[in-house]
Amino acid sequence: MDGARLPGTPTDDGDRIVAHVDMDCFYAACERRREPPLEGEPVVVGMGFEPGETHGAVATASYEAREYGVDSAMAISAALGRLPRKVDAVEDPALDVADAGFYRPVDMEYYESVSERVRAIIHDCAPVVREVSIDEAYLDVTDETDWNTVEQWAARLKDEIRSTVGVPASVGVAPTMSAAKVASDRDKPDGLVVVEPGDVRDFFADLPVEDVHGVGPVTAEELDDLGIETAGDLASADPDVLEERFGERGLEIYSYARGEDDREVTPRGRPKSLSRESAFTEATDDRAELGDRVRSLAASVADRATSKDALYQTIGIKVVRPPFDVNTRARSLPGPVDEPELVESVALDLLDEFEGQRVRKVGVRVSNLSFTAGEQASLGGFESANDDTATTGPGADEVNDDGASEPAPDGQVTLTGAAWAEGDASDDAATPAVDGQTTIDDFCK
Ligand code: DCP
Ligand code: MG
Repeated sequence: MDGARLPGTPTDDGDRIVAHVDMDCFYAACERRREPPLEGEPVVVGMGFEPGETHGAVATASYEAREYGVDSAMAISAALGRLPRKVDAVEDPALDVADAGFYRPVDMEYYESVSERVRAIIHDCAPVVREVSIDEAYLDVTDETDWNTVEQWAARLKDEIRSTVGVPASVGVAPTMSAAKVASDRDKPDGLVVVEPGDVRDFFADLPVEDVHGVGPVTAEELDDLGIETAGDLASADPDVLEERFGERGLEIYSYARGEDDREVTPRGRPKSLSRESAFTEATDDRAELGDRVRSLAASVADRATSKDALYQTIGIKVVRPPFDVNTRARSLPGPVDEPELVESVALDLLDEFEGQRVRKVGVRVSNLSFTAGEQASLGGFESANDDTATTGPGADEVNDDGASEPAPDGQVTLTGAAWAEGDASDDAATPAVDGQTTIDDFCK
C-alpha cells in the first residue's frame, strides 16, 4: 500500500475503510469463557436474581435467552418470569427445566480483563482505533487492506479474537463510521457485513430512523410526527424543515441519513484540535455582535487548551453564512504557544475578511496541538461512550475535541478552506508501526 498516507486520512479515491467491532452478548460471553458448559445455554447476566432479592436489572442475555424475550435493561423480575433459573426449575415440578436459564451476577473486573485482551488484538491489527465502550471499537483499516480483501481481513480478525480470547465478535465494514456501526449490528451474533462505497445510502434507506447516528428515541418520535420513519425518508426530507425543527442537528442527521459522514476514526485521549462554535438565532452582519461572540469562543477554547496542557500552533475560525456556506480560515504561528490573547486577536483578525456579510454561526479552533511534558495520553480504554460533539439548536454552543493519538511532530500547517468536519489529519502524527508481535503480527500482515 501507499506508505505516504497518514492513518485516518482518505485514500486516493476518497474512501476510508472503517471497521466497527462489537462483541456479542459480551458479559454473557465472558461468563461462558470461564464456564464452558454455559456454551449454547440461555445465560442472563444481571443483578437481583437471588431468592429474597427484588430489585435488579439484566445487563445482557445470551442469544438463547433473548429467544425467551429476555434483554438488556429489563427488570430482573420480568426476566425471571420469562426464563426461570435452572436451579429453581429442577426443584419446582411446575417449571420446565428445558425452558430455564443460567443467571450470573455482574463481574466488571473480569469483563474488563477480557476486554483488555480483545483490545490488545485490535490494536495490534489496526493502526487507528477508537474505543467507545467495554465491547465496542472503531478501526481505520484503510492501510491494512482494500475493498477486495477486507471481508477476509475482518473474518480473520474475528477468528483471531475468538481463538485467542475465546469470545465472539461481530464486525461491520463500511467507508463511514455510521455505516460500519449499523453493519456490525446487522447480522449478529458472529456477524460480518461489508458495505462497499457507493452502497451506503441504499444500505441505510430501509432502516428505521433510530439507526441514524444522532437520532435518539425522542428525535425519532418527532421525526415520526413529520412522517419520517426510515433513514431513507430522512435522506429525502427537506433540510430546511429539519433545520427549523432541530436546528443544526437537523442538518447533521440529514447528512448522516444520506450516508455522508466525515468523522474520522480518532483515538480517544489527546485531542487533535479544540473548537467551540456558536449559532445565532438570526443571521447577523453586526460586527460588534460577531466580535463579541468570537471573543468569548476564543477565551473558552484557549481555556480548554490550557486545562488540557495543550499548546497550539494554528488558530482558526469558522464562519457559516446562510444557508449552509461553511468557511474556515486559519493562521499558523512560528511555534506552539499557550496564549489566550493571541487566540482572540488572530480570530478577530481572520473575522475581518467577512466584514459586512451575514453570518449565522461562528467558531474558533486551535489545532496542530502539542502537549507539555508530564501530560500522559490517557487512552480511556473501553470506556463508556461519550461523543465529543454536543450539538444543539441556534444560540447554543457546540464543543468539539477531535481525538488524535499523538501531537503534531513538527508544525506542518494546512491553511485550509475545507470545513472543519473534514478534520485536519495532515496535522496528525502517524501511529508507530507494530513490531515484535508474532502470531498477531503475522495475522495483521
Ligand atoms: N450493558 C449493560 N446494560 C445495558 C446494555 C449493556 O450493562 N443496558 C453491558 C452488558 C453488555 C455490554 O454492556 O454485555 C455491551 O453492550 P452491548 O449493547 O454491546 O450488548 P451485548 O454485547 O451484550 O449484546 P450484542 O450482541 O447485542 O452486542
Ligand atoms: Mg456487544
